[in-house]
Amino acid sequence: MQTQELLPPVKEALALFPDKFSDESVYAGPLGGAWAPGRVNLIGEHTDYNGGFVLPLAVDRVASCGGRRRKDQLVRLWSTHASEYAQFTLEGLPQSFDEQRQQLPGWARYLLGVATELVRAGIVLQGFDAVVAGDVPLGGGMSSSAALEIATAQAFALFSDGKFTIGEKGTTLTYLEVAALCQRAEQIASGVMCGILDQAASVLGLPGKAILLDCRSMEYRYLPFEAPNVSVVVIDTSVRRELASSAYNERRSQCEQATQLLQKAILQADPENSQARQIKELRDITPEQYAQHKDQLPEVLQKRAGYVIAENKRVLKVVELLGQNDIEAVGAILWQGHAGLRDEYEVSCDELDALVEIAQSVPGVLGARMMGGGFGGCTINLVRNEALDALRAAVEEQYPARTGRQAVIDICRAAAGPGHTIVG
Ligand code: GAF
Repeated sequence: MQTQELLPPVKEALALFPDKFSDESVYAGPLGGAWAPGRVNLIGEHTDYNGGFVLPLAVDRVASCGGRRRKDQLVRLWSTHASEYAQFTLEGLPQSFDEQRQQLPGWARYLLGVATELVRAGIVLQGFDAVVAGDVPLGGGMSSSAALEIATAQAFALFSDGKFTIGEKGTTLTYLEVAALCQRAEQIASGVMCGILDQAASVLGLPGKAILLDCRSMEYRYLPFEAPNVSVVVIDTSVRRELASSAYNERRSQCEQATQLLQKAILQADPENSQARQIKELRDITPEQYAQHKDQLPEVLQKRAGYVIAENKRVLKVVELLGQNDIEAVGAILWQGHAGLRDEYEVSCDELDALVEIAQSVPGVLGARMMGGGFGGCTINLVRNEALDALRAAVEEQYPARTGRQAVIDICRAAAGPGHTIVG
């Protein structure tokens, strides 16, 4: 691959490398870059850890590591975002994970998490030095951390001198195995018990395609997503809240409690119901069963389960509508998804609600909703191209007045999954 074809964060990381790491004597290989995309999620929020469906697209924003293989077991990093170095050793992993994690800044913990999980999977790793760069908004609900994790796994493969490969069948790890491994890396690095949505979207990305993923079976299929007159607009609230991690884990455990209580209620009403014995996750509970037995749940669990069960249906409805090319009707479902996240799942916030309400007031915005874990981050908006300027003007005028903040508006396209290259 030619350098001029490389994505800007890959070029940036490669170009900065000689400035940040200058001791030639430690290297055992040429300069190379690895990268992986962030994602948007059209619909299917908080369904992944309930065994449900999601419908993401990988986007044209990536995290990237540009560097060289070392002769030893050190991993030394420079982050362009944090403007700082960090380093860890592969020696002693996975046992040394906890102790090393404590010493690292937040961004470097993801790389250590990936190294730890690769070692746990029996892969022999080689150290490297790398510049870490990226243009996925950090912590903004577009999976900047998953992109970094997948890029890290790619970097370890790139710097392994062919001993460890990632790809389709016949490689050391398949893309989906890497996604699952990076999901565990995210969990141990951040303490957030995330689902598989973000990592799977990053590895499975294809230009012009949305990915329908069954998060239980891990079966997936691609849907064309190329409405030429409609843009996917991501608007960042500029809000990041610490609370997001603990609230995420709390939602996850509420879903587990709701599942158990609903299963118990269904079996009490019908002890012979063999389907009910198989219930493991909210995915297994039908909307009819929910409607019949929800009164057995405390109110908060009713809301959580009601949202997830409805959201799973919304994903399948959007798939049907995309098949009919009815993008207008897809937009209407996005508004419904936001209402559920705000009122039932209770993971929105004033700033996200403000952005969705502003979008709703602009003719030509087909739908919008908060995206990702919640409590800040971005909204996703489906917008007719002729309405883009009006949306921008409305957000620029109303959002600061309502929230005291500036929003960042960006247009994304469905793009390819991870990659790597040697440049010399
Ligand atoms: C975060 C998590 F990492 C995903 O697994 C998913 O649950 C998402 O929130 C909500 O849909 O991005």
